[in-house]
Amino acid sequence: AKVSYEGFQVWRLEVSEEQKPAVNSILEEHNMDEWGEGKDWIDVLVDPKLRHGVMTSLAAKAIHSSILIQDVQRLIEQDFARVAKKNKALKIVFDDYNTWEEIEAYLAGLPASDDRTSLVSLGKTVEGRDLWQLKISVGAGKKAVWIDCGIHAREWIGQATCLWGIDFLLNNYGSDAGATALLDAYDLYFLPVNNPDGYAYTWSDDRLWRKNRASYPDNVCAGVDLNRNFDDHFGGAGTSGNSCSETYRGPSAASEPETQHVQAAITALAPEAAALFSIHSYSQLWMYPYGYTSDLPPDAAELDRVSAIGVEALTAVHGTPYQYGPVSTTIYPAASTTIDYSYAAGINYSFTLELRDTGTFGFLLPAIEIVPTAEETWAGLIAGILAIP
Ligand code: VAL
Repeated sequence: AKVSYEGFQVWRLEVSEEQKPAVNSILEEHNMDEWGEGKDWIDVLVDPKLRHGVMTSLAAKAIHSSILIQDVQRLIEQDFARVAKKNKALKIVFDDYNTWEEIEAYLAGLPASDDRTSLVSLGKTVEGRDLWQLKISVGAGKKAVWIDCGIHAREWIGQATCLWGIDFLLNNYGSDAGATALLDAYDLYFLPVNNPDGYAYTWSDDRLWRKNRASYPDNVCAGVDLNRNFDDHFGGAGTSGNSCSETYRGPSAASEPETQHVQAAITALAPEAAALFSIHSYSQLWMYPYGYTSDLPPDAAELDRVSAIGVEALTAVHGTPYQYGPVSTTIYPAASTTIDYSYAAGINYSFTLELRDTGTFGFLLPAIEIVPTAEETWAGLIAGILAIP
């Protein structure tokens, strides 16, 4: 049976920077699932069993909160009910969410039907799925751009935005100015489902699963947060040693096969890679290193310049506001992430985006928002990449 979120709500806590340490310790003490964070707010999933205790603790600290999502289970059921009705038999669609099997079948079929594409497995996951990487290239001798989506399983708009982008570039090269300029200048390396075990698990068992599916005999809970497992400042800020935490870093740096394969591929591509984008949701943010420290990286001014160009092009499409800046001060400190690793590996233009929305639906973004989200994100990505000298 699927995990039920009956009675669960998402709350937005109004928290100043000064109050954050106290609030974070309340959330950690109850092992609560933080959904998002901004300068003066934290979104958190509230278990009905904890509601009273959490309310009391927050009231004692004079923290104001409001309900962002009234009925989490209802949103989850609406999504699954709609998808079940489609009965699409392994047919990929770009305006709705797709299962792992549908995505894998689509990727596997592409190289035979389109000679601009090639597919490799970077290696196997904990449960033996392939980390498929799709390369799009219209000619030899180009620099590379890496785009990965879905390292956090439940952030479904990410995987959907990667897939939409693949379809968009293949169908519009030669007709759309942006798609053409991008592929004339760069080979694109897509990892559309960066955490396949987790993604399959969000469909089969638990829609809100974030981590991979590792299980260690000594651990109480399953899963490692792959975006805290990279071999860069391992064990640093914003990582947890508690296996039941959503930000559990794992037993050691790059302990997870998924991390090992992705690190090896990033390192191998780094000499020819102009940029790397790691796509998440939600909060509408465009960020650059570092996550592990609030110190600025050597390229901060240049990364800020490219971010501004990307965000301006993104917002121009549907008016969606974005903020930009370094990870640690724009969302929260987070060590051992993909982009701190890729930046250290020499990919100077390393970015991570948090796509729509700002909490109205959070991870449960309705399918109707997939196409507009992908349109604006790709306008931003293309403008940002083309701004790289
Ligand atoms: N929000 C992401 C995470 O929690 C990144 C961007 C820090 O892993």
